[in-house]
Amino acid sequence: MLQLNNWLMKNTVPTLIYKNFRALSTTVPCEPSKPSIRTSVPGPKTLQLTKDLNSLQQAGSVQLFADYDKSVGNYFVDADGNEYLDAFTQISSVPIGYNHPELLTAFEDQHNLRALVNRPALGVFPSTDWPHRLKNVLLSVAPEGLDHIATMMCGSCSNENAYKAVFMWYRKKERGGKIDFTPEEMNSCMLNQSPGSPNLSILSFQGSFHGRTFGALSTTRSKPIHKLDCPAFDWPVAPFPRYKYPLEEHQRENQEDDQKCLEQVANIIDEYKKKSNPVAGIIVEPIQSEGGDYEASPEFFQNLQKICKQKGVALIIDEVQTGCGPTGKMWCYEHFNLPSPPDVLTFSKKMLTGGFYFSSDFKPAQSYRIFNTWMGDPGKLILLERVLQVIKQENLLFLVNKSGKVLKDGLHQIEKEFPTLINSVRGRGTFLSFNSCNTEVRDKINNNMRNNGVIGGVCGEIAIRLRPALVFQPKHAEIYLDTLRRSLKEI
Ligand code: PSZ
Repeated sequence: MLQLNNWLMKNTVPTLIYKNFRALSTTVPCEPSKPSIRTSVPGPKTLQLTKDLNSLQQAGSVQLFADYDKSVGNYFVDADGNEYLDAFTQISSVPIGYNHPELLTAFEDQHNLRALVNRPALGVFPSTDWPHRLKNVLLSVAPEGLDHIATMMCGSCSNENAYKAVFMWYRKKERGGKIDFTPEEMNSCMLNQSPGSPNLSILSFQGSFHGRTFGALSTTRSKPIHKLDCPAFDWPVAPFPRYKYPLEEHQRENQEDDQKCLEQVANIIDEYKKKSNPVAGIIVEPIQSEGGDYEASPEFFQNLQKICKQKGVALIIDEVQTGCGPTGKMWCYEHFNLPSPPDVLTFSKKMLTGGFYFSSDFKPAQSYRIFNTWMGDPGKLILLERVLQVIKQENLLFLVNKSGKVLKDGLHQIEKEFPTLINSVRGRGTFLSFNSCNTEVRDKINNNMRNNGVIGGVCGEIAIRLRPALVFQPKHAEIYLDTLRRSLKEI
């Protein structure tokens, strides 16, 4: 720990340590060997900082203040010096752990540093290497068949702009491929009226989370608190499967659940067409995350895509939380064996930049239609390039599957030991979760875990979810499982 701290403080990397690190595939140097909690949680410094912050803004959501100088790899260090194993990683947004040497050195290169300092309005004055960077970095992991890219700032605005691209695509189809607008369209849009501002909708699913900006918020269906007091579009919502576990014992019921939900999707599309508010696109998470970690079968997604194609509706897959490896594949939808790619795929979080992939059909004919000042940040692409290299060089998707198996097997064992407290273990890779018997017990388990040195996440009403970094190893999985067992015994 000391060695790395000195090294972090100097913020320069002695070549020797750096080389040693590269040779230590999938290990993060100088991580603590286990969590260490020295104060009550939250500790006195954290409580004071929370008070300070709360005098400036609503700080009720803050769980801990971090010491990012000391946090390393899978370990998060708080303001009071407590060291936690982090199985939540900033709501699933830390791809390769804290202070990874590859990232700390990214801006030692003067060209990279200048890209960071001279932040461009990317839609107007991109740097000379921007097309090359997009190709080399983002398109190197593009979903097969989606060879266009828009970069954005966050998950919400990625979805928001994806919806716009879908509406523009839909209207172009309605115009028979014509790209010009009528004077009536141009005048009416300035009054927020049809036909310039047409009645079109995006269908989303019960329990889904797609963000908090206005358009995205109309498709978010996870909790009232996100939506209250904000005007919303008249956009439809369809049921999403709610499987029973273990899956092997409930195949018939779960298949029926798929069927019922899909029938509703098809009916809603017809109904909204009849009421002159046609569905232009459907947005879906490959695993519903904030809403409670609800999964659906590959067959569900294959049939959903079939319905989209039959009805002329675009399929948007929201991989903001599932993307960049945590399910054991780069993109979670790759588990579904879709016969053709989705129409649009959105990302953010572990990808460090927001954005969306799309096919040429979804490229607007005119400029400035999908646009904002920053349109992302080249600095984030410099970091992402290194993240993707580390994922490849250290075979981190393999590690995700390996650690994921240790975790899932262990969770299955623990649900047998504590059947009245937890159930319904599920998920892919290390993107795993389980339910508790009720919200109160769920929150107690999560709290006990934190007091015992493991940061985890909750979602929906009764679920606890795991969202570790891609460098989470089997030894970390064992610590997670031991801590869970201990925390359950304390209930
Ligand atoms: O409470 C919140 O606002 C949270 S907690 C976690 C998220 C949001 N996740 C963000 C998210 C997501 O999980 C999916 C599937 N789609 C879109 C978003 C929105 O991304 P951001 O937060 O970057 O705008």
